Amino acid sequence: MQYADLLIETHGRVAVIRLNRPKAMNALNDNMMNELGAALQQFDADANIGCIVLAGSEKAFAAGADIAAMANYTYADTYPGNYIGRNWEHILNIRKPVIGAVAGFCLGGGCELAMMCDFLIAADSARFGQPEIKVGVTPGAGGTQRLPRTIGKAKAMDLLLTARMIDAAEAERTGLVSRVVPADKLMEEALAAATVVASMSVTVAMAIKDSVNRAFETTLTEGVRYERRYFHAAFGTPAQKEGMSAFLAKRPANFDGL
Ligand code: CO8
Repeated sequence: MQYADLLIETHGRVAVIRLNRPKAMNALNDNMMNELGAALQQFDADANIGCIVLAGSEKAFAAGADIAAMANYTYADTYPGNYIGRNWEHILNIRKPVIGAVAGFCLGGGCELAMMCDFLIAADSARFGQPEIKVGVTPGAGGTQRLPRTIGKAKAMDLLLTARMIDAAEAERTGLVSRVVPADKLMEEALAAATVVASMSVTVAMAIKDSVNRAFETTLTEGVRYERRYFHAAFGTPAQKEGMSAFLAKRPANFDGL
């Protein structure tokens, strides 16, 4: 499939989707979000893919929703018209792991999209922020919800109310990103991490992802109960037989296709 606003590559069992509107700092517009949903769904359904990397460019992961496209929207466009929002959350239905690889600006809707990835690897050039207040709107895709759950209320309020950006080191300290790497190594490191994930059982990876996400939606007791069901169910999978017999035989496990 051809995409106007995305670049797509595959490396073995890893798919790489790059946001690609270089003239607008990868500002997220309707077409790009439609394409992103389609590409994610395509790779989620592809048995040859075990992990997806979502990246932008060296300058910007994404500098937010496209301000030029929405500047003249009215309430009728946004609420009943649903012009912005209807195609923003396809990523939340992707069952395979999605790693965000962030360099440069990751702002507003870009930061919200990044927070919908399973974990983030940041270049040391990355800058994160929720500057919507500066353009007279609130965040609309989880900035006021996922950010405080991720970095705590004080930091989240600071970013949301002052519109200040944090650098990659502060993002790592606050738990927004899992690792920071030199900018020129970002894609190499993201691919290496994704290749490790893709070498595991996709069935088990999906179960872990689903179980971790459940932690944000339920009580601890219910979450542990949910996890226990997956743990028990794992004993019905070929991955458990392969993983445990490989360990006992002192050989590497081969989860290909499991
Ligand atoms: N939308 C549209 N165009 C943009 C955006 C954007 N968000 N960000 C940058 N651009 C464009 C600029 O207009 C400029 O275009 P041109 O060359 O044609 O003038 C080009 O990208 C380069 O940008 P700058 O010249 O401004 O580059 P600088 O290096 O000086 O600054 C910044 C880079 C700091 C990233 C600056 O461009 C900036 O502040 N951008 C806007 C950031 C922002 O406010 N983001 C939040 C937008 S609102 C939002 O995201 C709401 C999300 C809600 C989602 C809800 C879904 C349901």
